[in-house]
Amino acid sequence: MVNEATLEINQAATLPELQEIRVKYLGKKGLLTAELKTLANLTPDEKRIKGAALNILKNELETLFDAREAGLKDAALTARLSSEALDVTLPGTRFQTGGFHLLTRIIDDLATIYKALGYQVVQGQEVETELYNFDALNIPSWHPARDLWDTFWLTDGRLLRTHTSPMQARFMQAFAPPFKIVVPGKTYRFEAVDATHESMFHQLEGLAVSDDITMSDLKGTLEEMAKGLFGERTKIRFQPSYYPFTEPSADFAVYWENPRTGTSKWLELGGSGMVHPRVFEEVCKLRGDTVYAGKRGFAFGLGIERVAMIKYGVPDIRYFFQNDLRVLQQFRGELE
Ligand code: FA5
Repeated sequence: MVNEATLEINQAATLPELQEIRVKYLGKKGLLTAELKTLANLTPDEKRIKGAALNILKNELETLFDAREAGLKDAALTARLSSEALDVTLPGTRFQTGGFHLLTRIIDDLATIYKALGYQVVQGQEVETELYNFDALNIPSWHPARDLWDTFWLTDGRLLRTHTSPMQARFMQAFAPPFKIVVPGKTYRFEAVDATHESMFHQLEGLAVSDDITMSDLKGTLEEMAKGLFGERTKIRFQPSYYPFTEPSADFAVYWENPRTGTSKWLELGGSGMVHPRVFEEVCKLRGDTVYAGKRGFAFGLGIERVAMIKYGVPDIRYFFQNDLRVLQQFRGELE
């Protein structure tokens, strides 16, 4: 039995197999157990001799089983260790890290520049009423900005704001002067989309109101902004313009030297002007007081995409919104 059992034990390739063999010999109905049961029928002398021999056999088998079990466990562990081994010489897995979108970066830059000039950064709402988007801003019903084709109207008569200027009226209705605010945010127009026009884009509105603000404060402020955005050498130019809510009104452009191409030109950024007295009148009506009567202020509004296109040399506004990582990742270095 020993030889047979030894052979079987050594051939067992897995722990369950070994267990089966153990049961075959040492289990309740096992071969050795059956032998031990026969002892009962023997004489005391025979019992002593055979009993001792069977005990030795049992111990031998148990030792063999234990040794084989240890060996199999060891082999299993070695196999597992080698299969789970960590090869520290393999190249690592690079984590994909995010970066800020170019437009977020420009909005942050602008907020930083204006906060340094003592401005508060406030947000408006994207769904507006005609009152704040047009009427309170002295935009008469015949003005082209009210055209059905320029504007996304909701079925309840409200609209997606066509500019950030509604916050002028909203802020003045809620707060008394003096103050200085900038309002970054999304704006919407029903546009024929092309390289410089999107139907959703971002603007930054600025509004400063006190007793004695002048046009030269406006110029100085926008010049400071242009230098903050494009560097100390940047120049800024004003051209007469027309907006119903400012008088006088001026469009402003920056003289931008493109470091990549070495060329330079004037690029329009936005509109500005001194707050129109009629806007103050409308605000007084909304508030039901005269806090804004006789005040002076300037306002401006610029396109954020415009700034990003100029600063980073992006040739088409649509690139900002197509989520093509090949475009966005080009600016990673500048974003981190
Ligand atoms: C306005 O929206 C005025 N609210 C600006 C203003 C504010 C004037 C305060 C005076 C006082 P305008 O429609 O020109 O103005 O737009 C301002 C800027 O937004 C433009 O110069 C341009 O940079 C950007 N912009 C306008 N339409 C689009 C468009 N479809 N896609 C991308 N940018 C646009």
